[in-house]
Amino acid sequence: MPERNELTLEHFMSGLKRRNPGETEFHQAVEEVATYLIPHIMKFPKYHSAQILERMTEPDRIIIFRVCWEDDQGNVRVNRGYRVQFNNAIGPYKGGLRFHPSVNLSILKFLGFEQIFKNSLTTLPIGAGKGGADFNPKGKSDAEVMRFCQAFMTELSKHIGENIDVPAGDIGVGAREISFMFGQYKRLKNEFTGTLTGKGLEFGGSKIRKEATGFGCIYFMQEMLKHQSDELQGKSCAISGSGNVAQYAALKLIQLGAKVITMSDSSGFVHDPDGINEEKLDFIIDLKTVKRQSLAEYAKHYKLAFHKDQRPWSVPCQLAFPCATQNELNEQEAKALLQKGFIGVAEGANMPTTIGAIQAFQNAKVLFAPGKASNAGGVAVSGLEMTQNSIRMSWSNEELEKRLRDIMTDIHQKCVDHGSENGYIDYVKGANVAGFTKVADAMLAYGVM
Ligand code: NDP
Ligand code: 2IT
Repeated sequence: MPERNELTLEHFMSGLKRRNPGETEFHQAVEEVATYLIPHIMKFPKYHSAQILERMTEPDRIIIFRVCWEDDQGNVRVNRGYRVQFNNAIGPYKGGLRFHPSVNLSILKFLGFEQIFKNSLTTLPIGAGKGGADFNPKGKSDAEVMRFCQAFMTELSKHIGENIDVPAGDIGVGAREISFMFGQYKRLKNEFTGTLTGKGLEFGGSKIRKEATGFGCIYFMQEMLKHQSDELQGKSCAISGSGNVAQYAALKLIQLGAKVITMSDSSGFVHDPDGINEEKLDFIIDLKTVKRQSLAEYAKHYKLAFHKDQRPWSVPCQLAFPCATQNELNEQEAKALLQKGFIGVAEGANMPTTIGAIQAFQNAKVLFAPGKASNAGGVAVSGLEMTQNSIRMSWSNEELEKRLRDIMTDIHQKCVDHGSENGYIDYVKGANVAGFTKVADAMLAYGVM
């Protein structure tokens, strides 16, 4: 191999930005990873000479397609569908589908890239992908969502399969959408295989999958606290979001004796100083997943203030769990959180914290868990769903909860092993370095491709 010049973050990022112009979320996700990986790669000439980071930041392939469907009035609607098959070095492409009007290539590439490291951290044999569409499920009837999902799957089905690429849910894609898409896949292919995860329990879904991301995130926080001889019991917690991840993060916090004082959605946040209990959370779950209404209705029902168009980070708390979307916690908000008594953050969402905010938390030496570690429970149970489908078995709640717990504990330990520096654990470094090695070594073993 020829000698290569020293790799610098600046040089690497300027090349990446030139090749991927305007993809700001993708740049951000890569920069966060490259900041830690470049010094690591420079210590191992085998990675550097094989151009491993350049290869890892280039998706294997990107599929973009037209999705045409008819609304209830008979109007023809056109959306854009995507699947970014990022890396299958250690298993079939695996990652969620997002349906949201903001979906674009930059967002899906950042999500697919992060998925490489997250999926590797789970220790399961799953590669990385992400997809979705700029379709907005809000305000659509079930029949419209069904027609959209069927049209979307008609094209996507040509590119996925249980050993090729196994999509799942993400923002705007829950049990209803997965069911429509699985039904259409089964019809088109005339086969019953585990090509999607997050399925209904009647047709190959795994127990605990619905709860897995939120529960896993809280287990991760529990491990971080335990590591510094602390516990969740009695802690005041701010959650953002009120979708799948936020709901089950809230439930686990309540079960473990913590106090959930905020939740939010795209219309604003509620502050419930008495704490959201299980009964109130049931109301929220019904409101968001069945009635599909704004959280303002929760505030109205329980006579609480609703902070329209605001995020919850101004509310004093000890622990914060951003569980809605990317870049929803900025540096100014981090500084507001960092007042007396603040202990730490575990990301339930993907990249919810900006780079400036991460630095603010780390400078203050509070706990900070990046999503690729703390939200890996969802994809981990998806991986277990794939295993159950392939052996045509379904494991019990207890079995799956135990596996989920063990995986989150193991990811925490890997972060400690790779991220400890002068008594502070840099979980971002730990997750990036620990997630990298398995994928990089597999890619090296395959030779140049
Ligand atoms: P849901 O669609 O179930 O919920 C999303 C929540 O975030 C809703 O409360 C939604 O509000 C809010 N939200 C979405 N977009 C925005 C926005 N642009 N601004 C403000 N609020 C917004 O999605 P999930 O709970 O599944 O996903 C949440 C996050 O967790 C995402 O970052 C996702 O990538 C990540 N994640 C999800 C996993 C999973 O298994 N589902 C696994 C790992 C990570 P509203 O209801 O008003 O739209
Ligand atoms: O971001 C994620 O890890 C997910 N949306 C879940 C992916 C999956 O395949 O379960």
